[in-house]
Amino acid sequence: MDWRRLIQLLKNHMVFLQTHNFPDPDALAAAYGMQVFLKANGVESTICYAGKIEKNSTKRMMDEFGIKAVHIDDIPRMVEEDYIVTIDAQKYNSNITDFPGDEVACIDHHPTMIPCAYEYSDIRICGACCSIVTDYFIESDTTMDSNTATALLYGLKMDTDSFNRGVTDFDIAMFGYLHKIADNQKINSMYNNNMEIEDLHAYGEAIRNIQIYENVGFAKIRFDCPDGLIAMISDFILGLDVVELSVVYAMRNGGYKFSVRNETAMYHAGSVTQKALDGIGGGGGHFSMAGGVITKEGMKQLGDDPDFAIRKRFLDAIHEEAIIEKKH
Ligand SMILES: [Mn+2]
Repeated sequence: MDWRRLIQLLKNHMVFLQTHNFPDPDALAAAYGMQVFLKANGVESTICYAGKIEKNSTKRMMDEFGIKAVHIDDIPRMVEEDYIVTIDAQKYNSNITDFPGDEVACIDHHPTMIPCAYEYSDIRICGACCSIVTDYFIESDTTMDSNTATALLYGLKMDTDSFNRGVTDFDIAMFGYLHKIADNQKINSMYNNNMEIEDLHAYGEAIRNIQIYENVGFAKIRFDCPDGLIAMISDFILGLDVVELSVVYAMRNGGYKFSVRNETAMYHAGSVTQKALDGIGGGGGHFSMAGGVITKEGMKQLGDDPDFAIRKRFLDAIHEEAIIEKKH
């Protein structure tokens, strides 16, 4: 990370901080933190996104912290000369729309799927994008106010499922910094009020439809629901004592949207998902968490019993992984 270079690059340009298309608390808080950091260093910016803010709790969070994010439709004008910094997302990924501006920089904590030559790139594999943004304040000695610290800590807590998922020593170090400045009571009360009634319907579906094969739990939801919710349900299914890898999928656009979680050292959730969905959609991700889709076209290849075909594809991919693992 070279914060001076980032400031230098962005200075005297129209700057947009773009999150992925269905911004979650980590994306929004990280974008907000970056906006505060840039402003303190003489760079004005606008947070923007395409798609939709899906959860009421995310909308409440934005009100609570005064985060202003503008939908692309409400941006009067964006031209090719404008600069874009992608936050919690990377150019060319399917979850981020290509806006007219120039993606000159990227700040993200996800593995790179399709490389892109940014002028400035800070991609670190850690629990939350909020951790990376926090580091900018520390390194540059920029004072952080309590509201910003609270927002960043909330994003960090949400994206790591309360420090249980994908968390690294770096996240913990950043937590130590934020904790001293943040309003921890506010975080706890926000964190404990995330569940919405509609969420329970999706949980109900998944619980009714759960099938367990060996150590793998499969659950289907027969309606569309937000990515974040599918991920939460996948975490929930992983909590079952007999389940070590969970595959939760919900209907979307005539196909399915997947969230996969792994708690073993034997498999890699990203490569299992990639293999299982190869040729009928696509997928990938981290060691412990992954996502993917089956397209409407891909569904045609699954035959009369798509759920059976999906289970078989995942179990085959897992067995293949386990064999490769043994050979090493
Ligand atoms: Mn994130």
